[in-house]
Order: sequence, then C-alpha cells, then structure tokens
Amino acid sequence: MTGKRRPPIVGRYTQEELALASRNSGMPLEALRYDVTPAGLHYLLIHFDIPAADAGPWRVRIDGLVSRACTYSVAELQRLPARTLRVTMECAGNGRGQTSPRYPSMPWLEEGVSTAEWTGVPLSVLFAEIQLRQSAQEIVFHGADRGIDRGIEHSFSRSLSPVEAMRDGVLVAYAMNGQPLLPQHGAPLRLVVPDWYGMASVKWLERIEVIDHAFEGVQQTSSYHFRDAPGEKGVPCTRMRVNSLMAPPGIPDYYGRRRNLDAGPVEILGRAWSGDAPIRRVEFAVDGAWQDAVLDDPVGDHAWRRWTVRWSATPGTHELRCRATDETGAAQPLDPPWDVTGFGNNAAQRVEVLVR
Ligand SMILES: Nc1nc2c(c(=O)[nH]1)N[C@H]1C(S)=C(S)[C@@H](COP(=O)(O)O)O[C@H]1N2
Ligand SMILES: [Mo]
Repeated sequence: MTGKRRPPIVGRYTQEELALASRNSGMPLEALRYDVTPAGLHYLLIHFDIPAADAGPWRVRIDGLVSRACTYSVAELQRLPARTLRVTMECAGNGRGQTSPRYPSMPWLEEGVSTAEWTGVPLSVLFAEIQLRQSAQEIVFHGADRGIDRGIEHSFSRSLSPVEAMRDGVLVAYAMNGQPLLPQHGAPLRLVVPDWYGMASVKWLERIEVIDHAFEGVQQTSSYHFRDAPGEKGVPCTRMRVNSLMAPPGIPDYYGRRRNLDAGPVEILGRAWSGDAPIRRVEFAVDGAWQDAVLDDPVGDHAWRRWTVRWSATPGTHELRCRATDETGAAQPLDPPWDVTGFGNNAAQRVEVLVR
C-alpha cells in the first residue's frame, strides 16, 4: 500500500498544519523538570479521532496463526502478572517543523517527547499460554481508530516481528502513572514498545493478529520510513535516535517565547535519551563553546536521563545548545538530518536568550 504523498512545504504554516498542531499537543519544555511527566502534560499524537471506548465491554482478541484464538477483557488482563515500566516515548516526527522543505504533517518543533510509568501485562506473558504457529512471521497490533490517509481508509495498525514483540518490556498496558489510561492515551488498552519511536505503541488496542507474511498497512510500509528521495522504499523507523532537550531558562516573552534572564549564575536542566543504548555524555554550548554537562544516575533502562549544567550568564544575546552521545558513539547532529517526510530530526536544540 502506498498512496499519494503530499508535496513539501517551504515557509509559512498551513491551516491544515495548524489544525493538527491544535489537536496534538506537545509537552511544555518546563515539564522536563519531572522524572515522570504528569499524564496531562504528556505529548499526544492521534492520527484520526479518539474512539468511543468503555473499559467494561472492551475486549482484545488474539487470533491468526496461534494455537488457539482467545479474547481478554481488561479485568482478565488485570488478573495476570503485571509489570510497571518507566518509558520515554518520542514521536518519530518530532522536529519536523524545523526542517525545510518540510512534509505536510504534524509540525512538531521539539516537544513531541515525554516519560510515563506504564503498567500492564508483558506480551511475553500473554503468549506463554498461546503458541505461535510455525509459519508465524509478524504480529499485527490493530487500533480501533479509523480514518483515511493518502486516499486509503484503514485502522491504525502496526506490526512487530515475534522477537521484537516478545522482547522484555513490551506491554499491553492498562494504566499510566498509576491511573487507568486516559481516552487520549489509548483507553482502555494500548501497546507500549519501549525504546522505539511512539508509532509502535498502538493505542485503543482491540486485536493482535499473527500473520505469515510482511504486514503492508499504510502506517507500516507507506509511512514511518526514512527516505532520502520520494519514491524510495526507505528504511523503517524503529528505535529512537539519540536526543536531548533543555528546559529553556528565565522567563518567556508571551508571543515569541523568547527567553529573558538576569546576569549571574543559572542552573540549566535537561534530559537525554536514546532507544539504541544508554546515554554516555551530554554537552552544553553557549555561543558555540561546548562543555560537558553533569549526568544524574540513570533511572531505568527505558527512561530519559537528567542532566544539569551551571552557567554564569553574561549580558547580551546568547545561543544555548545541548547535544547527547549514547554508548554506541552516536551523537546528535548540529543540523537537521534530511528526510523526505521529516522523521528522526534529532538535531541539537537551540535556545536563544537575552541576558539583562
Ligand atoms: N491507535 C493508534 N495508536 C497510536 C497512534 C494513533 O494515532 N492511533 N499514534 C501513534 C504515534 S505516531 C505516537 S507518537 C504515539 C503517541 O502516544 P501518546 O499520544 O500516548 O503520547 O501513539 C502511537 N499509537
Ligand atoms: Mo508519532
């Protein structure tokens, strides 16, 4: 399934981008102060409409190439062994709004990332009782939300290989930060795939289907690929690239959100994450002069790492930046990496400040 791709945009934002940006809120960067993002501040990405869903009658069906098909209610899942995991989730399109030309889609600047504590049943626990048939090749996770993209009507569905799906930490989650899932985060059930970009964590999960071929849904083969040129097959988006953000210091100007602060010592706080490996290093720059930030101890295998740096702010206009490196040696680029549909922009953040 391919469908028609939209032509790129240079310059002013469109009415359609504004409508998407109003529906899909980002995490305000001052919320970087929280280890776990309060549920109401967690970023949102909803392709279609939030489906009407009552936890009581909701069932998730497991079928296809399995030893026996079965369905679970939310209450039945809650009686199985549970696991709670702190997971940093980032939208693969985060940073798209800072690329040019940009693909017409959700125009995130940099705020499409958050961390939550998800509770649910490990998928490996569910599949301990249901065997995959020999011919099983992929496991498809179907959401209940439906819409049209590039002229093709579909439900939001994504697949994983059995090895990825059974990986430690992959959950069918029914709670977020200790509360039942909110409607916008997939109530009553969603998949949570730690370390991967957010599109893998299918919300409003109603069916888990085991198939004997490569799944070719719109959200699998047409979208969520890194592509250098239109028409290329591309490379699937999977794990989150190394990335970091700082909470902009000082106070903002209302309309431009430019930062103002007083001269003198200031502590800058931020977070760094990577879906590939632990964070090794975070650097911070004032006007292009880089120094190492101080890393806090890690707080989980799948969660962002807090960092701080002290800066003696001197009067004038300055550009602050931060950049992380993970244990594979991958570091954030200084300029946005090129991608046709604007995925994976992990360029080092820029914050302009006026010191008084
Ligand atoms: N069913 C369904 N699942 C979905 C989506 C969706 O639109 N429908 N959006 C995906 C994308 S692109 C992201 S980034 C995450 C966002 O999860 P959140 O809104 O809970 O932060 O959900 C993913 N799961
Ligand atoms: Mo996303």
